[in-house]
Amino acid sequence: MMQQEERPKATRLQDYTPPAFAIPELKLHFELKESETIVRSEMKVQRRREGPLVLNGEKLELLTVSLNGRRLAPHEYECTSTHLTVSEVPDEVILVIETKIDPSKNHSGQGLYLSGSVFCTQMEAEGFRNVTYFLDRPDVLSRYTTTIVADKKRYPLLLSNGNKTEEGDLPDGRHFATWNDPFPKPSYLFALVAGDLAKVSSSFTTRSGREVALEIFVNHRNEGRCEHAMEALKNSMRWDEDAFGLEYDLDIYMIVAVDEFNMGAMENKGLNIFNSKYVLADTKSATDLDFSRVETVIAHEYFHNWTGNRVTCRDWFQLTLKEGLTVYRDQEFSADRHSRAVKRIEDVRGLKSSQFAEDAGPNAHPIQPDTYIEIDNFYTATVYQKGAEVLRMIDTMVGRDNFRRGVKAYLDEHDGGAVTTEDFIRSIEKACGVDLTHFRRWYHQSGTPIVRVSSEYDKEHKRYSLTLSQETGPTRDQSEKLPLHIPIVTSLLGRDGREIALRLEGEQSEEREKVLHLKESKQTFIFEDVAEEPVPSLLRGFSAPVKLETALSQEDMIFLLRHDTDPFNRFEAGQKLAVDCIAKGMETFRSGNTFDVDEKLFEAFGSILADGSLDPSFKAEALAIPGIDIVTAEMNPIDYEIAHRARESFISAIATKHSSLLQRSYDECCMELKALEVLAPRAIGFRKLKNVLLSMLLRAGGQDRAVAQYRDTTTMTERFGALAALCDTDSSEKEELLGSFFQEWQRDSLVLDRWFAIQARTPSADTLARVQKLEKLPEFDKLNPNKLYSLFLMFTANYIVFHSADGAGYRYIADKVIEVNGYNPSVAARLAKGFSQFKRMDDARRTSMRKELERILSHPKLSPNVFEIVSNTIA
Ligand code: HT7
Ligand code: ZN
Repeated sequence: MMQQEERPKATRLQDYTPPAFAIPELKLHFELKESETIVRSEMKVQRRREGPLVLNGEKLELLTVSLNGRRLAPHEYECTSTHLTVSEVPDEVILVIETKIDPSKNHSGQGLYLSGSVFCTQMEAEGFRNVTYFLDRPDVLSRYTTTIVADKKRYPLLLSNGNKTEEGDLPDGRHFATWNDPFPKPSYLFALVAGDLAKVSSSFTTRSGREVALEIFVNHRNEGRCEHAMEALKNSMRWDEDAFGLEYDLDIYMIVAVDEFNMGAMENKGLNIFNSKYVLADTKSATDLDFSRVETVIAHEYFHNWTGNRVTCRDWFQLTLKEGLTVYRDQEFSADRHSRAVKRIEDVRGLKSSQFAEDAGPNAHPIQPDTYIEIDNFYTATVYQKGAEVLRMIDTMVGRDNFRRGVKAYLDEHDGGAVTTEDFIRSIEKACGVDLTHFRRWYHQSGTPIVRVSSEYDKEHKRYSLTLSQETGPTRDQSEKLPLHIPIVTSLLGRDGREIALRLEGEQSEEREKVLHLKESKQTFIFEDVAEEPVPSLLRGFSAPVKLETALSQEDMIFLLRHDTDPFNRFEAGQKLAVDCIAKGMETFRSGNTFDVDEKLFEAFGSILADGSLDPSFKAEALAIPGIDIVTAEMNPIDYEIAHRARESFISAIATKHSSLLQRSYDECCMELKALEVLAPRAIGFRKLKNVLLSMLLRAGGQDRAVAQYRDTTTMTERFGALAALCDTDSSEKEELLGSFFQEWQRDSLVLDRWFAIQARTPSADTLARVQKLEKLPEFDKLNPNKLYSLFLMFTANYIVFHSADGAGYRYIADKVIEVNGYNPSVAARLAKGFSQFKRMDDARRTSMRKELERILSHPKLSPNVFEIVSNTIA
């Protein structure tokens, strides 16, 4: 294992100091060659404080350093593997540095690299230091002028940020282009692309009448798959003007899709670089979910132009300032465009399965962490999703319009700045007239609070009291927790299902829905003039990222499932009923008994199934049975096998009981779909419902139906839905269909990713052997992060096989972590997070996991990325 002194050093928020130098102007010159690229950087450097000039730079070959035209001798600077230090620097100087890099050997997805035959960049968070020596930190903002020189045949397209100011031919078949970005920006927003790509063009007229050219660049065969992305971009531009009064600021907005990309996309100023899976979509090859994700990611990156680019982060501890806010904005965009209720259900489902799990595991951290080893590891569900929830709570407390005005005021106040979450909160306090003193704790405290509820009805005085208490358990990073300010949106429902007028003791106003501000460890809220004992509908719309524990009876939960006027809570009641029933099933299995589903629960699910007035998309959500992660969220130690058995029995029981209703509903979906346009919102809803129904029907022997759905459909949503559902069964046709799907799509890398993924997540005994076979296929390119995620990461989410008792799953993934660590540490660290349930496994599994974690830690060339994740896990 690594010795103490070899451990990578942590960066701490408390050590932040402003930069000693500013670099207001930067001229970059790239002579691009695959294995030998020369970068010339000309910086205007201005002193702000005493001290040497210490520039970041890693994996660079330093060629020359000059100050004001004078080449420095080696003794005039010091160059280490991470820094270049020049001690004697005048207060204002032109510094020129030449470096050499080898993009062909860079498979880290960071810095300048080749995706296929396209040069592209990923600078966030600290990739610029792999290109040249610089103050690679977000609070150093510069005006960039970038000249790119490359072979004209192989790289006809030369792109960078801003506007193209010059281009022309050069000797030896080369050409050049110069780009100028008028907006000062930090190095993480720099981008460069060179390659041979097809261009899809359109334009957008801003509300002030400016014409903006919109250009999407993709591989030549993919021009026909960009329409949806282009529409999404225009819708995002329009929405930001309408919702926040924010207009785009350059004359051109470019998006480049590349196949090799570690994350979803990158918001580089005026030149977004995207993972192609978030750009390309047509109904033949993409599912409805793919369409929706394309729209979300396009919107997200566009919204960063203001929240992130025009106003950026002072340091990386402030990451949620731009990411939480931009996620909040993309969620609002989708909610305004589609069903707000369904969007909320989808977002909360994601939050609970990824962020709640993170907060309960070895990598728990607040949305604003105060220490990290590798910032790449902090692009997390906590910083993004919980960060957005924290803002949503402010929105709930101050009102949506008021909050949107507050965000605009923050942007106006800090335009062109690199700021902190504290600056943001202050702007909101001022603009929205709210005191967030107590609320700030959400930024600094990790863990998911549990809110417990008890109630009492005083019939004589018609008073109903709700006692709410909160507790946040210790997390790996923090043992002591303080009470948070938690807004609990509440209604009280009468037995007729209607919302009762609410009047809190000592207050005059009467509302149907009220925000209860829980700030202490325990508080009682007393409602007056309550004529009958109500059923409380609490945490409506999931108004805070907490776990709610009510003492409601099964009858009350069924009442909420049928009658709650808040769609989120209606959905949530169904989920809780299912989780409780599955938990009971686990108990009965443990005691050797057979598992029965309550008749009332059957009826309740039947009533949702039969309700023709429900939006099909909502119905699909309400009928989808909670996943294993949700079912086991509170289990310690986790027994995935028994949870899986109980969940399967629960679904089979419902499917058998309601088989004719399920079949009828399925046939209705097919009928409805015949009459609808393929991309109409209701058609999307019916396809989602159809797939949920199909996977239930399969439990009651509906294999022919699944095979027919696979064969007869024209949409990928239905075809893939059928294939995925069949994959989870022992169907005799499964292999044949997997084979024919491969034959049809083997040349489409994005479609194949999905094909790999469904096989990796199949809970059957032969899955590990299958995955080992799949990784040997020529179509499985291990340098492509999408492939690594679709096979290996998906396998870690295969709770049954990854956690198999013989430890083979752990051994296999540990091998992969070590292998991928050698060329892409960022992706390797993500794979290593697969071990995060270490502490909650039984003794035998913990022992085999520990062996593998220690094996990873003892690897001689372990990256800081993997070290941080694995050492937290095992600590
Ligand atoms: N802001 C972008 C972050 C990102 C990134 C971070 C680390 C390593 C690779 C990366 N690619 C993109 C993405 C976003 O939130 O918009
Ligand atoms: Zn983002």
